[in-house]
Amino acid sequence: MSRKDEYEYLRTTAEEYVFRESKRLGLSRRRFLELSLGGALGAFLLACDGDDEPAASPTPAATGGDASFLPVKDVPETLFRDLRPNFEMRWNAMQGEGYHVPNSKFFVRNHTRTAQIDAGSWRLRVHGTGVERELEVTLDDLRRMESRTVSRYVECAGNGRSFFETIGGQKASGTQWLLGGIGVAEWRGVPLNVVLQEAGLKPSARDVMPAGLDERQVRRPMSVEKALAEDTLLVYEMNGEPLPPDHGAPVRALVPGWAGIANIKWVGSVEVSEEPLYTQWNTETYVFVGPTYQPDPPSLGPRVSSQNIKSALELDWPATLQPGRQTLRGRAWSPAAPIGRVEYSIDGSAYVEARLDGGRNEAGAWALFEFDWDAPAGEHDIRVRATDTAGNSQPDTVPFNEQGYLYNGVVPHPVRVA
Ligand SMILES: Nc1nc2c(c(=O)[nH]1)N[C@H]1C(S)=C(S)[C@@H](COP(=O)(O)O)O[C@H]1N2
Ligand SMILES: [Mo]
Repeated sequence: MSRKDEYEYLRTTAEEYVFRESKRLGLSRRRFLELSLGGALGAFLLACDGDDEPAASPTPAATGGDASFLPVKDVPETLFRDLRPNFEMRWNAMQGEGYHVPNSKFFVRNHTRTAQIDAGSWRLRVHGTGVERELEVTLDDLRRMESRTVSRYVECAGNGRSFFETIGGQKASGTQWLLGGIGVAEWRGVPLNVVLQEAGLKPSARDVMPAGLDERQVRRPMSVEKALAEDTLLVYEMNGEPLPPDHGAPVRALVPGWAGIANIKWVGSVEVSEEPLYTQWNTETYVFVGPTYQPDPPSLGPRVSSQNIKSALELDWPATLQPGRQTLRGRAWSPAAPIGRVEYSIDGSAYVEARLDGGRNEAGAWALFEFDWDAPAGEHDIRVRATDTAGNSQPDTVPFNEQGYLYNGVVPHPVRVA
């Protein structure tokens, strides 16, 4: 395991954090852990302000329909479910689309509201103990640097959260996503690596943290190893267009495979540190809390790391179909490896293998699949289950966690044929 892996990075960082903080406070490691679990060290543990992801997602009632929480782009009912300030992609909107989700259909997940930033006066500041010199670059400077184009998904760690209640029987806090908190786009930008070298990355550097220019200044650290990965980018183009405001204009981070929150939008600065960086986004939120999880100091529970394998049908939820023979399509994705196979089951019958379309299929993006169904009139449910070439598969059930992260169980998709 390397620190390029999110789980390994967070684990080793936690150990070091406990060591350093207990030393700083003149406590034994054990006493520090006792106090932190009792909540007495909360102030020290939260390196930054702000509330957590679930609480930060006001219901439509709480925002009173406040238009300032709406994205800048159009979010028609036909394409999105309104979970403001978040907007979920409707999967039936992907019927007939190619490999990428068009910008007009891409889900929006904002902790507050879309920041509107003037690209002309925008600067990126690279700073911290881990670089030889502070660097300031304009958008034109970035555009002149070596660029790279990759197809990758961004997926919210809460994608699928509503199934904890509707399938598991226990409601998790936070935005009640079905499965539309994901999208694959073609992203173009400068490898973060290139910018870090420009600032004189020190061999002693260990953590890298992009910070957003939105109200909450959302930020979350990553390891230097991940920052140096060839597909970790500072993105300025999405599907061949300038990055749209709702997706982080003028520049966002792309951190493939890691939890959605790592893909910081409206990046204004990147801190490079010789010391581990900690934020509430890896101690209080984006952690697993629930009956099957133990506290994992200094976090309230094991930290959410990489996204996991999932699949979805390109159908509305619930779907209505005409009776008769037809082809149903969907997409499956895994951060770990290409998709190996997808199976489907109708009304609980034995699983049958679906066809992969033979097109693009890479780790960190998705594969398209399809199967034929002679649909009889009535109420049905269809389950799809993906397995990647590393052997990861979707489970039947997922243990509950209070904040509702990473639900990747097989779900019965309700279908009415009439
Ligand atoms: N600055 C900033 N970056 C952010 C967020 C945010 O609220 N502010 N939300 C994060 C979360 S939780 C997710 S899932 C992705 C969503 O990206 P999208 O809105 O482009 O789909 O952006 C991440 N980057
Ligand atoms: Mo997210």
